[in-house]
Amino acid sequence: PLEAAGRGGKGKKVFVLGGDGFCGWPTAVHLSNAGHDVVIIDNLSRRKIDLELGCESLTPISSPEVRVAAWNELSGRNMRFEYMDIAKEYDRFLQMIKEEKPDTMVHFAEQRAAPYSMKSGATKRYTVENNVGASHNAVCAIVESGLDIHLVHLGTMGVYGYGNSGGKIPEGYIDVTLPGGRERNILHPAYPGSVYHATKCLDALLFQFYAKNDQLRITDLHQGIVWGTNTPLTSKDERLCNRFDYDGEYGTVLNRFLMQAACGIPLTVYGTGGQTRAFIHITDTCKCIELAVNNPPVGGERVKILNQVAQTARVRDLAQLIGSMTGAKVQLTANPRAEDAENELEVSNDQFKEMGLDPILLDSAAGLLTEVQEIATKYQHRCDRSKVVSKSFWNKGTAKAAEGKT
Ligand code: NAD
Ligand code: USQ
Repeated sequence: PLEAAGRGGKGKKVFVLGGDGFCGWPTAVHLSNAGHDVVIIDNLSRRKIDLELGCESLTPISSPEVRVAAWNELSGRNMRFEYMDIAKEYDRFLQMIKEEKPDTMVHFAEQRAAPYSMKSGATKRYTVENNVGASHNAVCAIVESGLDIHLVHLGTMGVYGYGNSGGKIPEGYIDVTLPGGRERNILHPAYPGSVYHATKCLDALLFQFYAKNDQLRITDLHQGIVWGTNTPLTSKDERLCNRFDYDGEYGTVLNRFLMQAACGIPLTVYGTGGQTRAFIHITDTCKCIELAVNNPPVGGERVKILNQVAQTARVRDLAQLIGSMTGAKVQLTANPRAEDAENELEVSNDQFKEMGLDPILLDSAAGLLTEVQEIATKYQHRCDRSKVVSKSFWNKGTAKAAEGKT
C-alpha cells in the first residue's frame, strides 16, 4: 500500500504542473490563497512556442520568478517555481516528489492547442510525446515514490467527440450491454477531433490502468473552453496578470471574439458557426480545481471523472452576443478544421453542482464579458493582426480551396 503523504485536510502541499500557463497560473494563486503550500513546476514550453510562432500574449506577462515573488510579497505566502520538463526529466521529477512529498499534483502540463497539434508532422509528434510522456511520468512517478498522492488532471470535453449522438453526455462512464448480454459500466467511447484531443483520450486509458493496477487516486476533469483572463486575485497587481492568447493557433473562440471586437477585426466564425461547445470562466476553473483538490476519490479501481463546464453555447450565437454588445461585424470564414458543421451538445455537470459550484453563465455575465473587452482594448497595441488568421488546416478540402484563392 502507498504511504500517506500525511498532511490531509486544509493546507495541503500541492505541485501545480504547468503552473505558468493560462489556467495553471490563476489556479496556483487561488490554491495558495486558500492556504495550500504551492510549488509550480513548468518548463516554459508555452512561452517558447510563442517565440516559435512569432506571437505573444495580448496581455504583458511577467516572468515566472517575478510573478511568484509578487504574489509572495502581496500575500505573505511562500509559493515556489521550479523549471523542469516533466516529460523529459523523469529522474529529477521523481526525486523532487520523494523529497517534498506532495499530497496532490494538479496536472496542466500539456500542449493544449488543437490547431497547433495539427500544424505539421513535427507538432503532431511533439504533442503526443509531450502530453502522453508528461501524464505517464506523473502516474509512474507516484507509484515509484510509494506515496499516496492524489493526481488531478485537466482533461477535455473533446474526449467525448462532438457528434450528434443525442442525449446528455454523462460524467465519464456509460452503461452498456456487451454482445452475449453482459452488463458493464465502461469509459465513455473516445472520439477525438484532433491529435491534441487524442492525447487526452490516451491519458484517460493510462489513468484507468493505473487506478486499477496501483489503486492510484486520480481525478480527471473534462473541461470545456475557458474564457476570461484575470481572476479577482490576478487582478490585484499588474505583475500577476494572466496570459491572453488571441492568435489563430492558441486563441480560443470566445476570447478571440472579444479581442477581435476590441481591435475592430470582424469576428472569425468558422463555417456556419453551428458548432456547439462547452464553456467555463477562468474564475470557475480555479474554484472547480479547489473543489477537486479538497474532495479526492477514496482510491482504488476507478478514476473520478467530472465534467468541468458551466454551459454549452453555439459559436454563431456567441458571435451574435458579442456583435450586439460591441457592434462588431461577423466574418464567416472557411473552416480550417475537420469537424461537424452543426452539432448539439448537452452535458451533465452534476458532480460539481453537488459540491456547491454555482457557475458563471454567459446570460448574466455581461460585466465579465465587458471586463475582458476592456483588457483587450487596453492592450490592443500589442495585437499583431497577421497572427489572427489560423495557419493550421486539417480539413484538406478547405485547405485546397484556400490554396486556390491565393
Ligand atoms: P497553457 O499552454 O497556457 O499551459 C500549459 C502549461 O504547461 C504551460 O505553462 C507549459 O509551459 C507547461 N508545460 C507543457 N508541457 C510541459 C512539460 N512537459 N513539463 C513542464 N511543463 C509543461 O494551457 P492552458 O490553457 O493553461 O491549459 C492547461 C490544461 O488545461 C491543458 O492540459 C489543457 O489541455 C487543459 N484545458 C484547457 C482549456 C482552455 O480553454 N485553455 C480547456 C480545457 C482543458
Ligand atoms: N472557432 C471559430 N472561430 C475561431 C476559433 C474557433 O469558429 O476564430 C470554432 C472552432 O472551429 C471550434 C470552436 O470554435 O468549433 C472551438 O474552438 P476553440 O479553438 O475555442 O477550442 P478547441 O480547439 O476545442 O480547444 C480549446 C482548448 C483545449 C480544450 C478545448 C475544450 O484550446 O485545450 O481542451 O478547448 S473542448 O472544446 O471542450 O474540447
